[in-house]
Amino acid sequence: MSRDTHGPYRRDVMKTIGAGAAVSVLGGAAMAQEDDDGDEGADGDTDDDSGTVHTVQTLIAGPATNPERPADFFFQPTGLHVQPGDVVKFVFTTPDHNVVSYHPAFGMRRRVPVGVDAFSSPLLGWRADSIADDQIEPPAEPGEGGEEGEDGENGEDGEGGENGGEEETSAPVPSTWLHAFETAGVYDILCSPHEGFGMNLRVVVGDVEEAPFETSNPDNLAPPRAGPVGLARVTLTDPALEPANIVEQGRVPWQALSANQSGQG
Ligand SMILES: [Cu+2]
Repeated sequence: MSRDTHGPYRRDVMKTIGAGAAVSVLGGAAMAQEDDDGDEGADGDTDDDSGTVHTVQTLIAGPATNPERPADFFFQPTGLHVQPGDVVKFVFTTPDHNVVSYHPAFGMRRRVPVGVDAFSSPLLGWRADSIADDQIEPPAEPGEGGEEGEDGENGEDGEGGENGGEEETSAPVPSTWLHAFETAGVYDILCSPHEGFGMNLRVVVGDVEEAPFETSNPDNLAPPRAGPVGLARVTLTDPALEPANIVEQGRVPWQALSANQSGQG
C-alpha cells in the first residue's frame, strides 16, 4: 500500500480509505470494551453497560425481497438499542457502503436528536476493481494527452500495472468505522449509495420510545427530496423499527422488518 505508485488522485483515495479503521467520535470511548456478541445474529444484549461496543455490519443479499431493488442492501441489525456513550462499530463486510446521518447539514430533514452534529463515514470497503476504470480517474486536463486512456491504455504513470499487481487479488477486507452515540434519542442513518434501496439503520440511544420525526407512516414523511428517498421511506416506517420496539428487542434484524417477511407484498 505504501509503495503505491499510481497517480496522485488515486493515491489520495487509497490513503483516505486504506486504513483498516477510521475513527470518528471516540474520546473516552476508546477504552470501551468489545461487546461479546459482536457477531451478527448473536444476541447477548449487554447494552445496559455504558461504553459497550455494538457491531453493525453492511451486507448485501439476494434475491431481493422487494422487486424494486436488485438485491437487499442492508445494515445488520437494522434497528439497534444502545445507551448514551456506547460505541457502534460498523463492519463493512461487503464493500462500497457508508454511514450517514439524516441531518440538515447534508440537505436533509433532521432525523437525529437536536444538538447532534452531522456525521458520516467515508465510503468503506471500497476496492478498485468494483468501480469501472473510467470512473476511477478524473477526466484528463485538455492538452495533457487526455485521449490516451480511452483505448485501454492508462498513460505512463503505471496505472495499468494494477491489472497484474497485488491490488487485483485483494478480497474485500472488512474495514471498520467507529461512532460513539453520546446523546439520547432516535438516530436515522442511511448508506448514500443505497438509500434508494432502503439501506437504513435506526439507532435508539437510551430508553427513548418516541422520535420528534415521523417513524410510522410513509405518507406523513417530509418530501422525498428532504429524505428519506425511495425505499428508505419504507424501511424507516416499518413497524419493526418503531423506537419502542427497538428498545424492547435490543437488536432488530433486517429479516424482522415486515417489508422483508416472505409471503408479504
Ligand atoms: Cu450501502
